Amino acid sequence: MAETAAPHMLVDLFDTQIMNRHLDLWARRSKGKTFYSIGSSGHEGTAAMAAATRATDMAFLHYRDGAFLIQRKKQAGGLTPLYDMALSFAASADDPISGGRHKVLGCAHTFVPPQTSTIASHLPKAVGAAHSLGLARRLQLDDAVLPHDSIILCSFGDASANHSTSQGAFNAACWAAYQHLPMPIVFLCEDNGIGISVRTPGGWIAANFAHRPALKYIACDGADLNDALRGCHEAVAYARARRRPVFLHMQTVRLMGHAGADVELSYAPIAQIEAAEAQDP
Ligand SMILES: Cc1ncc(C[n+]2csc(CCOP(=O)(O)OP(=O)(O)O)c2C)c(N)n1
Ligand SMILES: [Mg+2]
Repeated sequence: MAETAAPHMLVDLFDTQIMNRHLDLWARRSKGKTFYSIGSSGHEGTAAMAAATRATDMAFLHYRDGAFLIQRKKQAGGLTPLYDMALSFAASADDPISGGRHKVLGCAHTFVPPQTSTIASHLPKAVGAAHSLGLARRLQLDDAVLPHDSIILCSFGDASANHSTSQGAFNAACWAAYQHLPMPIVFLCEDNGIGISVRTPGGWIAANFAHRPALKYIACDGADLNDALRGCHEAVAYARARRRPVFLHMQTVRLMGHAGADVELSYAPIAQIEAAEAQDP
């Protein structure tokens, strides 16, 4: 049983989760104002990862990490996460992170490089960033942009983990850590059991990642804020202190389909959709 976080922290995170949900609902309902509306509903447990990391822990995000970004920007203060994301959903030229290219998650002030939905493309970049932290420390670069005890966060979905680009990144991280090179990275796998319309086989992610060389494996439940906080804090503390890679396997659900244009009923039985809704975080 997970320890209970401070009430004010839980209320703050719940507030973020609700903000994320309303943003998704707004994006789906404002026909003609927003475009490609891939949502973050069901993945709101990622708010816990924002609480467990610092704004200087560079974050390469999965496209369902709206709640993470809202929470990180809230913590930084003086930023306008909902307004900025609304600009992005509407492909506005005023969107501060992409200038209206696409629905992009990112924030220059809090070290979130702009990320679109090209799955797995960010994993090698994240591993490179984690490697650079070790190099900066070794070269004693006093003017390094990121503090020497930073970690890198890299999140992605269960299906994305199978992509050859992801597999290359995991292998590079393990290869480095196996020979004791610093590799302070948390791989956050948001496992909702599906990739568009294709089910991930039950137990596949744990079977694939629980026993990789030099990769610490931790599991947590994204529908339970206390357990999500426990898992995120454990993963971040390990990567920060040991300078070694961690695979954090977070259970999530995908709500409201893959994206705005997706009709889930065309490939999923109603019982499966209802079962996901019953696990709404
Ligand atoms: C390089 C690339 N190949 C294929 C796609 C099409 N695509 C978009 S999402 C997706 C599946 C992702 O599933 P998962 O990683 O489980 O994330 P989820 O949507 O379930 O959160 C695919 C194949 C893409 N966006 N980018
Ligand atoms: Mg998935």
